[in-house]
Amino acid sequence: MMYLEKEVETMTREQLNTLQGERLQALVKRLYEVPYYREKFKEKGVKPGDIKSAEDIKHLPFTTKQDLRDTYPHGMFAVPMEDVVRMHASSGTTGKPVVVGYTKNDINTWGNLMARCMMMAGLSKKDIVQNAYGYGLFTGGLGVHYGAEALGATVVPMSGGNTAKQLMLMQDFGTTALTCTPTYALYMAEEAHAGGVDWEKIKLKVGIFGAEPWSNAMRKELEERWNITAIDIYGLSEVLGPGVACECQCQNGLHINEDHFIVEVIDPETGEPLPDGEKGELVFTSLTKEAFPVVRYRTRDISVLHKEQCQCGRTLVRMERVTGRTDDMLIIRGVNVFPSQVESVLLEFGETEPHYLLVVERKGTMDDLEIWVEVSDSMFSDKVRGLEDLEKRLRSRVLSVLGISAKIKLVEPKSIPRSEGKAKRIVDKRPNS
Ligand code: DLL
Repeated sequence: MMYLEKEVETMTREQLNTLQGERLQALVKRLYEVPYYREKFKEKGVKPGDIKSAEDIKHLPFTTKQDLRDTYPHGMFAVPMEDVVRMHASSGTTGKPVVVGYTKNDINTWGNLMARCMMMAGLSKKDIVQNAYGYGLFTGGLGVHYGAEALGATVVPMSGGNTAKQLMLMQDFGTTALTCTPTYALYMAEEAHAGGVDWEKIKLKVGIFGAEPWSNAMRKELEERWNITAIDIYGLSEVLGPGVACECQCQNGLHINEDHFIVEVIDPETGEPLPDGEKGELVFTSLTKEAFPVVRYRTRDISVLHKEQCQCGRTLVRMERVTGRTDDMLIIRGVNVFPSQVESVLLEFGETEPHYLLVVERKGTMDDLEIWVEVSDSMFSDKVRGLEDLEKRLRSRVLSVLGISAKIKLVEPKSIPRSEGKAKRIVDKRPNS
């Protein structure tokens, strides 16, 4: 097994606790000098002296997306603007984006953490990384780019889109690693299989996919279609960008880079911390970031933590794959549904394409869920009765697995829009949504 920084990646819990405690104390001391934070800490009645260990984090106030909106664009930056060398932003669904900044040191730390992740995924300086995450304000493109360079790999800065060219260069350059959203990886695979690539020339070994929820079933699908190992990478702009956590080759949860982040899982309703092994909302505190540190940032992402040592030898805590965000969760007649659960059902069912859309409407006082699913060419030209039968069987499968009755609408091949970045899975037509 290869590590970029073996010492930290395999630290004992005690060592890690000590390191986190020291870094947390230094962070709080530093933030107490920033007017925004001093005010917030005072409101909660905490002084730097109250933070003596990593456990004392529970005395600190939470930060929410609303706090970032209220201080748009740089009210929460902790250094003068002249020390900020880069800004990124995440596109909110409505209104102004969330804006984050990085100092020179932050950029180095980020590159280093991304290199660590790529090494976990099995890459080295010998790899040719085709980076199809979008370049720009989105953190995916540049985050992966700097990481690949820090690792010493060869990076092909494709950005998202231009699929024919992606496939051409993938063959000509002998790309060994593909980085993009799982949705785009699926779209590219579809185009590759539709003709246009000489599979002899495809040298891909690993895909590092993230930026949106995807199921384990989708992982298998991508691994088969590309003949690769598909690795899950997680992160968010507010906390860093990609590189907060990544799977190793054991593919058994994502290692969180705990020397730079303290992670907690809380009950999203009450805000109370939950014990390891329980499912809840991920909360991150960045320990080393200079320009835009975050204190107990509520991600709205749902996961579970496991502290046992991984087979790879790493002791860094593992988070289970994020199945969805609290704000992506649909409540259909009282039942909680995440798009990724529907995805698993469809893929395990195996008779449709893995392209789907959840359409929610209010009929009278009831919420109505329709699942649009694409079928293959051959299926679509099949007899109507065959399709009706498929609809019926899928409907009963969804009912038995998810516990909700949904209408299944089989749609023509290629009729659900493909995405080159993050997929849009939900069309919510309910009033006020
Ligand atoms: O998506 C950063 C990133 C880029 C991660 C490239 C991985 C690869 P944002 O645009 O701020 O940042 O979106 C962050 O995306 O809170 C999650 O809801 C979701 N997300 C990110 N990675 C995963 C993943 C980037 N592996 C939001 N699984 C997060 C599930 C993910 N959801």
